Amino acid sequence: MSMKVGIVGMPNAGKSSLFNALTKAGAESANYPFTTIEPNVAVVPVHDDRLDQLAEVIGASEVVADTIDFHDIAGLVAGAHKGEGLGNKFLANIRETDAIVHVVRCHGDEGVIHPEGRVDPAADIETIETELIFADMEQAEKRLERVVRSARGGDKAAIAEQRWLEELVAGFLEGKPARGTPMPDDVDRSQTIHPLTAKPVLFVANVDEGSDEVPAIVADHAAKVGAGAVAVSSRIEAELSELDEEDAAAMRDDLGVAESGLSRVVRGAFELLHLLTFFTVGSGVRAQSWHLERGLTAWHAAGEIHTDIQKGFVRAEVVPWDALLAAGGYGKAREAGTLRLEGRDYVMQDGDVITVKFTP
Ligand SMILES: Nc1nc2c(ncn2[C@@H]2O[C@H](COP(=O)(O)OP(=O)(O)O)[C@@H](O)[C@H]2O)c(=O)[nH]1
Ligand SMILES: [Mg+2]
Repeated sequence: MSMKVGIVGMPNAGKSSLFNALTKAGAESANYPFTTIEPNVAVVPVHDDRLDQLAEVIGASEVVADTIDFHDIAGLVAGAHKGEGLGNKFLANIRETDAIVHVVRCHGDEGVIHPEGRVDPAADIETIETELIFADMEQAEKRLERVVRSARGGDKAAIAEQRWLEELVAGFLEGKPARGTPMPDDVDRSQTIHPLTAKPVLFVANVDEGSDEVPAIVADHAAKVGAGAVAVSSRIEAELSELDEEDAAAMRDDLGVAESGLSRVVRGAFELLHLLTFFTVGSGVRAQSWHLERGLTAWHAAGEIHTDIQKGFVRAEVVPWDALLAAGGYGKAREAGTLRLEGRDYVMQDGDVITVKFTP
């Protein structure tokens, strides 16, 4: 399953500029695995040097990188939780994502109007976070009313849930996101709420061109709420994405804009979920990277590749990517003993290269 990231922020923060740059990055990747894109979804490859090295050494026919779906979620404004400005629809869009990229205007370009008439990153962050917290608060209180009744009847899961919800609400009142109050194991995940502010966040400081440092005010806030932070100039990235490689490199040189701006956003978003990466690669066939939740097995990995492969799972051949690279091929890796046979319960490790044997 593709990882979904929602881009949020104040009007004019630079969300669409960032989104456009990401869209180009996706469209230009050599082996674009998708044919249809929704207008507000950018499918962006997560570059992984290990995949390129494997593909070359094994002689793969093509390279297909794992992707992230970035959703441009416009319209999150003060009052959204009350349904203002289509607010509820936007909150619903955020609900469907795995993680949030929060774009914060930090550049001082007076040509760009700020909705509140001032450039104040801390206040902007607070406006957006307050909306999300309000939305969570409403849900938590509603849920609490029901849970209290079951808890009175002595239901163990309900008692645990009530305690958790009360702790959440107390935190919300102090402006604390749900991230700091994780759901205890004895709460029934399938029944309860999933707060927006529990989602991992990457702050993207939209800085003046030529700067690539996250302003202290954003960095400090990110650290305080357990979020990541990167700096990028959205407009420059959008402009650069329109140029061919050579012109873009020259313009980056002129402006002193680091190559890694956009890839820092993609990498940063990917790392939010602490996923592991595994690979499939063969001579004359496609080399591909995939992601998986940590702690999951070879059988789950097979399911990522194809449901038929999972259904017919017999066994897996697994080798760490660097061992395969060092051996220079599967035959040598087998001789060296680094290529192992594993069953369906094998717990996948980051960097594993897997070949699933299955009965069709
Ligand atoms: N100077 C400058 N302008 C920017 C930057 N990023 C976005 N803008 C401009 O700000 C305006 C709003 O940007 P947009 O991406 O549409 O913001 P959105 O409302 O968050 O989607 C546009 O005119 C952009 O060209 C930036 O990094 N520097
Ligand atoms: Mg926009």
